[in-house]
This record gives sequence, C-alpha cells and structure tokens, in this order.
Amino acid sequence: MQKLFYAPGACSLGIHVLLEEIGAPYEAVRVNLREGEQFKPEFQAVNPKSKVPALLRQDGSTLTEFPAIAYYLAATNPQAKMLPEGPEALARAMEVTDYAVATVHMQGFSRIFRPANFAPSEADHEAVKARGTEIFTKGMKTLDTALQGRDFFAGAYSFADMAPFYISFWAAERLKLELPGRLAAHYAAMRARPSVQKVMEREGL
Ligand SMILES: N[C@@H](CCC(=O)N[C@@H](CS)C(=O)NCC(=O)O)C(=O)O
Repeated sequence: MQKLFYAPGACSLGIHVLLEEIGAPYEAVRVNLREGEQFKPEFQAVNPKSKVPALLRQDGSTLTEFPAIAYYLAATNPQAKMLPEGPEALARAMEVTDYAVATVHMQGFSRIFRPANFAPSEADHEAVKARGTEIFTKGMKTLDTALQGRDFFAGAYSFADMAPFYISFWAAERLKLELPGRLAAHYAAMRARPSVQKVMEREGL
C-alpha cells in the first residue's frame, strides 16, 4: 500500500486531503518534525531531503515536492476527477499550486515560522518576519483575486485547491488572520468537506 509521510498541520495536509478525496488505499505515517524525526535514518531512507510530504509508492520509489505529488495523484486516479480538464485549466492548477508552495509558503510563511533559516543573527529576525508578512499578505490577495468569478481555483474542484487550503489554514488558525472574502469562502467550503474533516481529526487539528 502507498504511504504518505506527513506532519500534523504541515503543508502535507493538502496531500493528505487529496488522498482522501481520491479514495485509493494508503497509510498515513506521522513524522514528528519537532523531535527531528525527519533527520533520522528511518525517514532519510524514504526522503533524504528530510521534508514532508513524501509519498512512498507501491513500487518502493518515493515522490517528493507538493506540486509533483499533487499532480501525480490526480493524474493516476482519473476516476476521482481531481485533475483539471484541458491544458488551460491544468496550467492554472499548476500555476496556483506552485505560487502557494514556492512563494507564499516557502518565501512568506517560512520567514515567519523559521527566521533563523534566513538570517543567522537574531538581531535580524524581526526584519525577516516583517518581509515574510509582506510576502504572504500579497499572496493572500493574489489567491483571492485568482478566485474571481469561480468557487475553485481551476474552475471545478481539483488538486489545485489543496495548496491554497493549507495556506488558508495557516493564516486563519496559526496566525489568526482574517482571510479576504473569496479566499474565506473557499476555506469554508474546504472545511465543510468530509475529506477535510476526516484528515483534520486524524492529524489532531
Ligand atoms: N518544497 C517542498 C516543501 C516541503 C516543506 O517545506 N515541508 C516542511 C513542512 S511544511 C518540512 O518538512 N519541514 C521540515 C524541516 O524543514 O525540517 C514541497 O513542495 O513539498
């Protein structure tokens, strides 16, 4: 059976929800990032990058990086209809997933949660966090604009909704921020889904 390596409330949340939506059998394996399990040999053997999400597939190979895993799961499970139809919708799905992960998460939120990764001197940490706030604030607005005239990021519900979902989760639950209107409606629609409720309960969120 395929295995998803995840950490509670981490970006792996989006892949965890996608797996539930797809409905194919999988095992969810918890990695305790706070205790440094990502650096232990057991996990390094699965993902030497020391990051979640990581998908260990039935053939023994591991797929990493959120956008790649999301695309792969949607593309290999067409019955679940999580892969947007046609090049335009698919390109938009990849566009929003990359922006959410590579910019809003890794450039924005990471500066706030892990300032030491961006500046060794503690004296610079407040400036790093302020820059992170600028980046994710712009990110929230950009994601909100992308929802103009649609309820879901690629038109119909798809894998494109998974990365913005964990971004909204971090903004709303960790930073206690008010989401802009369309993004708030998207987040509420996601929270109402049985897949999301099941995963949030399993992750203890
Ligand atoms: N580019 C990676 C980012 C993954 C990532 O940053 N994961 C975080 C959790 S949200 C992680 O595993 N952090 C562990 C660490 O930095 O030690 C992806 O797209 O999957």
